[in-house]
Amino acid sequence: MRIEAINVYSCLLPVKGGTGYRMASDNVQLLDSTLLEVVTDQGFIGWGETCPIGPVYQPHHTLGARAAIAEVAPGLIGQEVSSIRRLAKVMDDRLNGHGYAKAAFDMAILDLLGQKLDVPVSTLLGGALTDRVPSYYSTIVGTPEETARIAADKVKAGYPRLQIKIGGRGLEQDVTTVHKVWEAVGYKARIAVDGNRGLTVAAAIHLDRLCETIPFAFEQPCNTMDEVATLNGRLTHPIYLDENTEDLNAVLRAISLNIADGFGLKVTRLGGLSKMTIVRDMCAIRSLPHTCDDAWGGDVIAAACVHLASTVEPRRFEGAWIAQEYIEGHYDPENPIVIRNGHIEVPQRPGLGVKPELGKLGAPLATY
Ligand code: 0XW
Ligand code: MG
Repeated sequence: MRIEAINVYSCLLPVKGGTGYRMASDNVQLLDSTLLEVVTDQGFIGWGETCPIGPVYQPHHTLGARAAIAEVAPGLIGQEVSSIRRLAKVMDDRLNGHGYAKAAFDMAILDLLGQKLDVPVSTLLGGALTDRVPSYYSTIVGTPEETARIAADKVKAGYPRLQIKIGGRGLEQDVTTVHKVWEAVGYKARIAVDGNRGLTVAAAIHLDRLCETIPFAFEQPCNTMDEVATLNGRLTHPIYLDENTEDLNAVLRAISLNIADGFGLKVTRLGGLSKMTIVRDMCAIRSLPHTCDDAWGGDVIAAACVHLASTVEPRRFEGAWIAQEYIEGHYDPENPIVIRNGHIEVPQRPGLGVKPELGKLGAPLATY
């Protein structure tokens, strides 16, 4: 089976509700996702997606993804799809780095292989351990009262885990938020407190002390891995890295330096599902918990996260975050990826199991 054509689409995914998705590092209102349609000579069509959450969250952005796709795509035309490792080399020979753009191709090729072999993508990733994965609810930076109210509601809705956003404001607000959420929720859900790189080392140490008796994972408190490394041995809470895990080497470095107790992982940031299986297995060696997320995106990215999530040992799995709670509708209304009772069913159809409705995407931005 050979690649005959590649179409690139834009799909606007606005944040619903009007206030935006507010993190310490940025407040985003509208995300412009990039979808890839990979057409083969055998009539199979594979889909991939990459959708950075704005240009500030991590060193990725929409136009960067599209420029990288323009470098890579012409080299894939005419290529046989059976060896994803060889296709990865074809991409690397045309462009150094830019894993978040190559990730969309990796997803689309796995979608194609799954359809051709008549198996879901989870099978190609090593095999599912479950047919339903837990998700988690991520709040935005808000007042302590409002955040606690949302936290309690989401626990009632069935979420087994909450991620509470803090940072980019005074310490008192952050500390009060964590206490109020704990009072509202207690042991009913596991809690992560996500600073999204917004705290100084000093503020992280203060927050840790002032919330000492509350069990939570402290996610990406400071900007760089070096800052986070200085917290080693000085905190009572476990530290999870998210934004700093920019590639496989960053994960390997964090594990070997013993500076991370777990990870918030993004499929596209790490270069795609194939690369994520390596990270999954590195984490398994050290019994490290992690999520399977992406920064934003629609049903294709959501399906990718869920397939991978189903292959992670459940006792170490921290949940699959998808953007559904913050976006309106689905571009695959027939087989959407949905959260029910805080959990997501793993698609059993061949490939990723989702197909964007072309009418929702408009004309291609580019065709190769
Ligand atoms: C909760 N997320 C997975 C969604 C947004 O991209 C932010 C991110 C995080 O954990 O930082
Ligand atoms: Mg995070």
